[in-house]
Amino acid sequence: MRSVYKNILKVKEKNEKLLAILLDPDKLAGNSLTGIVSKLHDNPVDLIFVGGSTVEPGTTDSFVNQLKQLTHIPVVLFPGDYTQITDHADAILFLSLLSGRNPEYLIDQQLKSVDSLQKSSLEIIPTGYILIDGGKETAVQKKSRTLPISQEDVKKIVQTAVAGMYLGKKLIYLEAGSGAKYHVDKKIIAEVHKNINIPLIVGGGIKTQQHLEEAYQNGADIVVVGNGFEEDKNLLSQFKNKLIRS
Ligand code: 1GP
Repeated sequence: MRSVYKNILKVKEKNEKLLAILLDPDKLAGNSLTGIVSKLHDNPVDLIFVGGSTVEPGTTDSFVNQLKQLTHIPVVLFPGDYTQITDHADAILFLSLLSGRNPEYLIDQQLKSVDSLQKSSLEIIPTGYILIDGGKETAVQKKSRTLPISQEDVKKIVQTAVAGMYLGKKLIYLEAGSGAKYHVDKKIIAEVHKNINIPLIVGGGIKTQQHLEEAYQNGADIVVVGNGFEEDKNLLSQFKNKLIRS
């Protein structure tokens, strides 16, 4: 087993938690990457996710290449489509949008990515991606032309996560969408956590320590923060991670 997923499992076994920061290469264009990375190094960031629903082709490759020269934090691709694949990263969340009914994001994008993945040395981590209504139409929803599952429909969310696990996914990602108005409710996180035995990622609309703590306490193994960090590069210093992550 390669090291990124192995480490996630190790941390989960110890009942500790991981923080992932999502960097969108398009949104960060024009910002100093050195400055961004130094903010990440000042804080207990465990993983850097790189991706976005729409990123100009070629941008991710040079962004990740630069990033890898500045940090030893593992870089994990979280691609909006197959054009965002680059061998400069350490691993890729090989996503299948299980909440949607659009074959393009269930299997077609995955087929399109095979050529580059076969040539790469990326660690491939099969991930069941579940879009949950975050109170506004998010970029994932628009791009994938799929509907999120309502936060009221806890049963369907749990069943989707369990079906993903039965299909062999190694991670389940509960996504309220970048910039969501409402993050994934703690009851949903707790129910999904109770029903799966693979690590759980939660993201979308998480901007405060209370949100972060709530997600961890209810069973998230990895919490992803994107917008919150983009808007306020000092946000992480407000997260007293050491206290809440173990
Ligand atoms: C989006 O889950 C991530 O794919 C992070 O969301 O940008 O709202 O933090 P935010």
